[in-house]
Amino acid sequence: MTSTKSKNFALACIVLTAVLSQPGCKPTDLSKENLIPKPVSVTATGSSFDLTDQTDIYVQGESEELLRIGQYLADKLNPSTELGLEVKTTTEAPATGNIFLSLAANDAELGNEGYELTITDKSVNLVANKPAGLFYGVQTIRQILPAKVEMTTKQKGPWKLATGTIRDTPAYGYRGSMLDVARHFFGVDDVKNFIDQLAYYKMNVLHLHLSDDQGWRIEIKSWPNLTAHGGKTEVGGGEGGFYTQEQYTELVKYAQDRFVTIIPEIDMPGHTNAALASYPELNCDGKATELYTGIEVGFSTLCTNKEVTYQFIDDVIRELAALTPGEYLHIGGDESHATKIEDYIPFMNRVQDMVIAHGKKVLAWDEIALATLKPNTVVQYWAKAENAIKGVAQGAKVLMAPAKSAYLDMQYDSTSTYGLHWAAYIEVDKGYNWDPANLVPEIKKENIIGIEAPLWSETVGARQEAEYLIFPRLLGYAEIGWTPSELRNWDEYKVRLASHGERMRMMNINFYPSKLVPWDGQTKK
Ligand code: TNX
Repeated sequence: MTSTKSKNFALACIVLTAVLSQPGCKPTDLSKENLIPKPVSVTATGSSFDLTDQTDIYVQGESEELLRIGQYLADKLNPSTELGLEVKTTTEAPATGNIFLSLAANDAELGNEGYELTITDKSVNLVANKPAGLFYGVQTIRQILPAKVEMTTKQKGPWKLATGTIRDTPAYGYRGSMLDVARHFFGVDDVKNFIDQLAYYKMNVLHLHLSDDQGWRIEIKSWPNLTAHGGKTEVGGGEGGFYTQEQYTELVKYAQDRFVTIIPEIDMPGHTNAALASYPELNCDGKATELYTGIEVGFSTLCTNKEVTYQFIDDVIRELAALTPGEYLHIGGDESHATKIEDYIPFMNRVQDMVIAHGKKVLAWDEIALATLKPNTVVQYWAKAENAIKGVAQGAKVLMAPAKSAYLDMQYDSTSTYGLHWAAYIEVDKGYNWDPANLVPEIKKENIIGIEAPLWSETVGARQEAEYLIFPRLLGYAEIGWTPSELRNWDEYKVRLASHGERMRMMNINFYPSKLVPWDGQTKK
């Protein structure tokens, strides 16, 4: 399309939008696209590329992984566009009118997850150093297309992409969320759905909180009663549930295919009532506890001076490590109020060694910094800055998940239907307006591996309830993890976020329609 034609098209859109309020017109200014997370650099060239029934997706070479990424894009675009995009391999750039994915970047600035997307009126060219970069470029392509592309039924075109170049790479390597499947159990399909949502916003870690007082959610073959008994119920006395190792492996694979690493957490020595109820020998008095369905914390502890406790933990860690391709196992360590500090410290020291012996690195809540941190142990800052600072002083890296800013289970305000508020009320602006590298003076960017937004599930048991707390705040956390802080600004962000209201609706996401965001008419309630 010539630039005059494209200007005419743009003009026609403005007129049509004004007169008929016609949706479907897309701006041809790439720099005005409402991308979340905001890319590092966008250069617009003022024209547009048309996706048509002649368009196909070409990937370079015969790589299985590239074919999979190409197919992922085709599977996202075909149901709504019905353009029948096919995935093909090629050794050189394809003919005009196609999308081309290749690993030809050889561009140090882009790192392992960055990409460069060049859209002209003739082609869409996505290059990266690594497959992960192509996957994130694919998410950008989805977001440049009209929101209705996310529907799973046929929608009316045109399907235009504004032209220009995006160069983009994340600020932090760890961009995660956590799902507490222990307080309320969430099934395989809910977790897969969440993984898809994380991927859309370029997040790459899902931390699963697999055990707590109320439930044990992962099958451990050498200790079968953990799930047979300890998985039976949940907060409020509902049915509970657990993942078999086969189901868990399926989740890990599903996540891996979307460049999301699952980090499993077994919380200890506190938050262990489900295990203590399942095996009497884990208790100091040798008596099993009752299953628990309330929401108190800090009352349970493994018996730290019994050898069987360490046999138990070694079995659990061994089985879990074998199911985990990622480098970290999370061992909890939080709120062990029923464990004496003189028992807690040697316990955490010994369990770290066990994790290392099974070939993994340790991640744990910030209290672990009271113990002696082993090489590569990462401290997850949630409550006490002084703990995280102790971690840094021991040479550890920090994962930023401050409850006051990043807890997805905190209510938005006092009228919120779900959530708690012990740490703070976190409105959408407050969730967005902070910088991990500037929160605690002693914790600098180089000490931080990234950010995580945890969803504790005491008050939410169904997908829609969880989504109400997760969205739209998750988008802000995704942007904090990806976009350099100097490019972030609430007043500009809230406009981009508003346009994602329509996208979230199209994706059937139940989000909180915060009054602070200038949503379009349909979203305002
Ligand atoms: C504190 S955060 C906890 C969790 C609760 C959460 C509720 C953390 C490491 N421990 O056990 O679910 O508060 O917001």
